[in-house]
Amino acid sequence: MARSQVEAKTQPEFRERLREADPELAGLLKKELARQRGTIELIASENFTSRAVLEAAASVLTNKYAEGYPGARYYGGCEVVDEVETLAVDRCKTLFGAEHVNVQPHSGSTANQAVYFAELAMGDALLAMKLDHGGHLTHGLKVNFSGRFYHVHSYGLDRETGRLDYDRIEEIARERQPHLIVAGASAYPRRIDFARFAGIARSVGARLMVDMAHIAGLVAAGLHPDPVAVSDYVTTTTHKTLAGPRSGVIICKQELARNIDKAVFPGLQGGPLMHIVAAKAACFKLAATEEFRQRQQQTVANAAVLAASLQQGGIQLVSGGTDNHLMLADLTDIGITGIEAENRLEEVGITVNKNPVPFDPLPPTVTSGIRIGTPAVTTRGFREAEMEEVAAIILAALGRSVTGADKKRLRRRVGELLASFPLYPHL
Ligand code: DSN
Repeated sequence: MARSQVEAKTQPEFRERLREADPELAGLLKKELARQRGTIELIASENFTSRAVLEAAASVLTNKYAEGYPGARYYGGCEVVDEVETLAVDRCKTLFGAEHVNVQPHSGSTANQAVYFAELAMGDALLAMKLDHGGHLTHGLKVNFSGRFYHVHSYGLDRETGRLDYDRIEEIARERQPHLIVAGASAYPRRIDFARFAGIARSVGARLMVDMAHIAGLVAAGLHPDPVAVSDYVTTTTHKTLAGPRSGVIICKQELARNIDKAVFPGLQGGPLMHIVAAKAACFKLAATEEFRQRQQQTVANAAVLAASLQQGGIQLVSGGTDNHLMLADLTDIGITGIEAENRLEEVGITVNKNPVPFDPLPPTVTSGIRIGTPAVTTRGFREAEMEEVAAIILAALGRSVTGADKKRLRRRVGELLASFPLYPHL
């Protein structure tokens, strides 16, 4: 059939592009693309995923129901998605040296929830890092399910060093005898000693779960101590340093596989999002390349340069610096709150998030700090020279006497910097 004949026979839904079917929504997507292109993205948990991942995420696999696991589904027609899921699982196993992988969790929170559901009874004791010291909502915050369903004990950072104090964590573990210890953070700029955590867990008969969401890309690249070999469970998102689709994964020891799989489905979820599972498969393939490894190296190098430049400009960093992709600036000494800094930077085209610093006297809606990360700008192509310019713009924007005209000039500098780093030119 000629192309025109095929088109004439095709239902309008299969022909019309989004901009024809829904111009209002298409306009918003275009606006968001322009925002991403036109701002310097320094949110430590964000990244720009690859074109390959975008294509997989927008594929016809979104049409397919596949409750169950490859070879054991509750729907027919799963022969292709079985291959896709097996590919994702095998690639993830190879990437992280994992015994068992479940790629179905819709997010990092769901992945954590599944581990707790598999491992803990209601009211069991959980030991994890406080949210306001760098932990995560699902690490036992009172208003989160984890804080409601389990008996939560927490550890934080040392007031003097701004670092984890493993001896103190060991003491708390001895006192509290948790069932499960959670290591891993959302705002901790230093390497985490997972082997030490594993020793602490073993010494009190607890299991260890590492939430490596922030550092998964660094782990894949061999740039951070490996949690997989020493932990019972490792959870991660796939969209942070790993630069894949917005989603989650659980890695565990083989002996725990059956319980984890049951906890994800039918315990917590129904049909997996097969288009996102496909996008995860693409992400794991890319994360195994030399280019990816070099980008992770550059991410860490960029963070080090940005941290040093901000410190030279008078900004205090929690723990005095960074070993990874992020830093936590304590703005107390420069007399500006986290929310003011976030807004000020947004005005000049830089995106960060306000973030509590350890022992923060201000509420979480205000905070004394901002978290700054380099994964997204590094994916975009920034290197050391650009990071120095970014630091200069941040310092100028946060200065006490910055005027409206200064902000306009800084916004222009941001635009000039971004002009050499095109983002998704095909879109
Ligand atoms: N909210 C994420 C972050 O920004 O680190 C963690 O899930």
